[in-house]
Formats: sequence, structure tokens, C-alpha cells
Amino acid sequence: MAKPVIHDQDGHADDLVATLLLAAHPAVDLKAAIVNSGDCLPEVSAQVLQEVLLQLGLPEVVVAYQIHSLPHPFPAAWQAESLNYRRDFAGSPVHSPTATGTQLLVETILESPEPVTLLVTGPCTNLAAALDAAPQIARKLERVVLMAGSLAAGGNVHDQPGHDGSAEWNLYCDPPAAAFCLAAGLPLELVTLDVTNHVPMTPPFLQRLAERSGACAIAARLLGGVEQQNYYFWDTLAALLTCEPDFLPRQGVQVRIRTDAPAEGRTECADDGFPVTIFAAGDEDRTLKVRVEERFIKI
Ligand code: AGV
Ligand code: CA
Repeated sequence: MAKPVIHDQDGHADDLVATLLLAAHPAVDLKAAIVNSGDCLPEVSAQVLQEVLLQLGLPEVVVAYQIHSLPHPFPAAWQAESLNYRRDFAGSPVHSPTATGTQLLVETILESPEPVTLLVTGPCTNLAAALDAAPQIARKLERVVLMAGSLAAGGNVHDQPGHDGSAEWNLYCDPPAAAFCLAAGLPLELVTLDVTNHVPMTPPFLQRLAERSGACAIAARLLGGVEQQNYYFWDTLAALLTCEPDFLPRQGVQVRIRTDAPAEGRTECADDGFPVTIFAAGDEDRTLKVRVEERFIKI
């Protein structure tokens, strides 16, 4: 039986491709995708996502966007990459998504007859807002997979004044929201940079994607709209692990999220931290890139 899943994301190319993966995977029944402020222009990325889902014959996935203000906004140049995706999908959208993303998240969870799996691949801001508005959603969440954090691998926030670079961007952009979600007792599973750093997204893979038809070709076009250097299977790997939890080994740890400068958003293991599950690259880290690429091409 396919599991009900919601994708809460922030509209960068790999977020959009992660939604396509969830929509295509037989183990998953994707109910909704919410595009939030973060690494994109939310309205633009939501329109592109809606358009792509319609092109692929998937009108049943409900798309909405939500504007939030973030303590540490993403670089404007990364947000503006949304315009590149739209340039490639010219033509007026058949439907324009509405700005009701928090409401969609709450309602989709509460209306589901079964417990829901939630994938978050952007800031924790919208999940925190939803928990604030309707705390009872916590009991309906079976798994909450986050592309977030870094334990031993170091951060990917560079050149931000007053920050030491030790955080991953999705947590750095809104540390209080991340800390709030961590403390909310959710069944959290983290896909951290410790794993994703083993899986860079390289031109030969994009070339292979582009040579295929359907969702693969669209994914290649979306991913071609970003600066390729230092791009990884971040959200796309988190989506794969949402569909196939046994793809990588898992382990339980206790973590805390710093909200104090200069390490805001940094994740640390701590005996008095909150219990979470983390995915590990395992001994196979050298072959992981090949395994992930092969799995992707086939879905
Ligand atoms: O930290 C990874 C997160 C993922 O959710 N994002 C991109 C993915 O959607 C932020 C990010 C880190 N480095 C980036 C990012 C880069 N070089 N370009 C765009 N976004
Ligand atoms: Ca993202």
C-alpha cells in the first residue's frame, strides 16, 4: 500500500525534482507540495512545479506556496534561480497555486485517514507555523524526514557576517523554527551533509538524465537552471530515503540545534539532546554516488 506523503520545500531545483520523485515512486501517495520562502521565489517556483506536475499528468498533487520572513534569508542569487526554471517552462500556467501553504499542510495532515509522512527540504519555518496553529498534527505524523544539519562534516553556510560557517543552510536560515520542531517530539529522521557530501551532482549524470524522456528529461532541465558547482543530491536523496528508508543504514542519536551566534543553526550531538534518527553513508560511501544515480535514473 502506498503511504500518504506531503512535501514541504523551498523551491530550489533539487526541491522541485524531489517532488517529482515522490510523485513517481510507487511506494508513495503524494498528497501535497508546499513551496515556502527560502532558497527560491516561492510564487515562481510553485507555478513551475504546478506546471510540471500537470505536464506529467499528475493533477492530484495539490500545490500551494507560503511566504514567511526568515531571520537569515538565502542569497538573492540562489533565490533568483527560480526565474531560470520558469524561462524553460514558458506559457501561461493552467492553474496558479494559492498562498495558503501552512493551511494546506495542516488540513492535509488532519484530513488523512492514515498517519502521514512529511518530507521537509527547506527551512523548518512552515512546519513550526503549522505546529503552532494546530499542535495536534504532531500525533498524525508517522515519519518526518528533514534534509537538514551536519554533524561531523562541517557546514555549508559561507561568507555570512557574524557566522562561523558550521551550520547547514536549511537550519541556519531559521534556527528558532528548527529548534522548536526538534523539541516538539516529532519522529525526526535527518539527512545531513555527512551523507549528502558523498553524492555530488555532476555533469555526466545530468547528461544521462537529459537523454531520457518524461520526468527525467524535465528533472534535467530544472537542474540545468542552477549554478552546478557545489551542487549535491541534497533534497533528492532525502526524497529517495522517504520512499525507500532501507536504502541507507540508520542510527539513533541525540542532537541539539544552536540558536546562539556565531554558530546559529549548527547541529551537535549532546547527551541532553533530543532523540532523532540519522542516515549514515556507511562503509559504502565510495559507491554511494553510483548507487544513488542508478536508482534515480530508474524511477
Ligand atoms: O543546504 C542544502 C539545501 C537543500 O535543501 N539548499 C539547497 C537544497 O535545496 C541550500 C544550499 C546550499 N548550498 C547551495 C544551496 C547552493 N550552492 N546553491 C543553492 N542552494
Ligand atoms: Ca531545499
